[in-house]
Amino acid sequence: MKKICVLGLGYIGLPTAAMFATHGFKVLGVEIKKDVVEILNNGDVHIQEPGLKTLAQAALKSGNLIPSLKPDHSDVFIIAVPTPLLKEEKKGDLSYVISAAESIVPFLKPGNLVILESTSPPRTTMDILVPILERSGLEVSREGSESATSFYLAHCPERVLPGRILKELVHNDRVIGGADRAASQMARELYSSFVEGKIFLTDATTAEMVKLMENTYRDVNIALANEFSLVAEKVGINIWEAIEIANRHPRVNILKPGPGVGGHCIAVDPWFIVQAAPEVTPLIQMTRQVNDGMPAQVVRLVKRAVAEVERPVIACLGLTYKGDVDDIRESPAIRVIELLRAEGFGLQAYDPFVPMGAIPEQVSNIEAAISGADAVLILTDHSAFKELYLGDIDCPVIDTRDVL
Ligand code: SAJ
Repeated sequence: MKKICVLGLGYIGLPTAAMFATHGFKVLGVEIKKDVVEILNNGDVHIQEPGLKTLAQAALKSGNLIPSLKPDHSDVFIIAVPTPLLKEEKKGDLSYVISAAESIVPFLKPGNLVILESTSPPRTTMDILVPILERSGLEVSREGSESATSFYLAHCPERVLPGRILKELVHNDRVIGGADRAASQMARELYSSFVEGKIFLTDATTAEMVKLMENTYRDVNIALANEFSLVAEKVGINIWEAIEIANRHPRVNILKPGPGVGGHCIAVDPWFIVQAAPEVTPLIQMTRQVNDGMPAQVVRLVKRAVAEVERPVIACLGLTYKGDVDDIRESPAIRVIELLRAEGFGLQAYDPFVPMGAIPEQVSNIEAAISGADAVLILTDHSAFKELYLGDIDCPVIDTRDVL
C-alpha cells in the first residue's frame, strides 16, 4: 500500500488526508498542534465541515489515517499548511510552508513525490521549495534531468469552497503543475484515486497563477458589486434588484455586494499576485482597497439609522466571514463590530455557529441580541437568519447581505 504523508491537518489537509486514507492509501497526518492530534486520536474532529467527521472517523478507525506530530519516510509528501498574509508588507507569509518542507528533508528518498497544495505566491514551488528539498542531497527531477537521485515535485493547489469541501474535493476539476511532466503524471495518478473532475497538467508556476487568478477574479467581481451598491445608494435604486436583472443577460454574472470580503483566501491571495508585479496591478490593488473599505460603509449606514438615538444599541447578527460556516478569520463582520465598538455603540452580537467567548459582546441567542436594540444589523448570510420575522422587530433593520 502506498504511503502518503500529509503535512498540516487544517481545513484542507484533514479532508485530503481522510480522503486518501479511505481510497487505498496509508496516510500519516502530521500536525504541529498537539491538541489537534489528541482530538483526532480520540475519534473527533476540530473543524466543522459537512461530512468531515464521518469521513475522518472512518479513516481513523480503519487505521489508514494516523495522526502524528512528526513526519516519517513516505512515498508521497503533501504540504497543506496555511499561507497567511503579512499584514504590513501585504506579502505571503511562507514560514509554515518553509518549515513543513524543512521537516521532510531528512526523510526524502529518490523517487518520492512532493506536492505543495497550499495557495502560494508565484514561483514558490520552484524558487523556495526546490532549494530547501535539495538539502536532502537529492535533485528535483526537471524535464530531461531524471536520475537515480531525483525526487519529483508538483504544485496542486486546493480549490475547494469551505462549506462544500468534501463534495468539491471529489467533483471539482484540478490543476497540477509539475517541475517536470513525470511529476505531473505521478500526481495525476494519485489524485485520480478520488477526483472525479478533470485533471489539467501544466507547469508549477502556471498552476500557482491559475489558483491566484481564480480568487482574484472573484475579489474583483465582488469589489465591482460593492462599488455598484454605493452608486445605487446615490441614485436611489435597489442594488439587489438591479443586479438580479443585470444577471439575466447571458454574459453577465455580477456577484453580491456586502460588508466586505473575508476568510483566508479571497482577501489574501490577490496580494500574492501584487507582490509578484506591483507596478502592473493597479486594478487588483484598488479592488482590495474597495473591499477593505466596506466595513466603514456599513458603519456609516448604522450611524444614519440611529442618528436620533442617544447611546444606541445595535443587534449584530453573524460573526463569521460568510454564511453557514464557523470561521471568523478575517471576517468583515468582526471588523464592522470593532469599528462600532470604537465609536462607542452598545452591541449585542449573535452567531449560531460561533461558540461563546469569541468577542466580549456575544450573546447566546437571537432574542437576547434583538431585545432592546435600536437597530438590527445583519452581517452574515446564515440560512437561519432567513427565518427572521420582521413583524417582531420594531427598529430599523440593516441587511448587508440581502438575507431577508
Ligand atoms: N462574498 C461576497 N459576495 C459574493 C460572494 C462572496 O461578499 O457574492 C464574500 C463572502 O461573504 C466572504 C468572501 O467573499 O466574506 C469569500 O467567500 P467565498 O465564498 O467567495 O470564498 P471562500 O474564501 O470561502 O473560498 C474561495 C473559493 N474560491 C473561488 O470561488 C474562486 C474556493 O473555491 C477556494 O478554494 C478558496 O477560496 C481557497 O481556499 O482559496
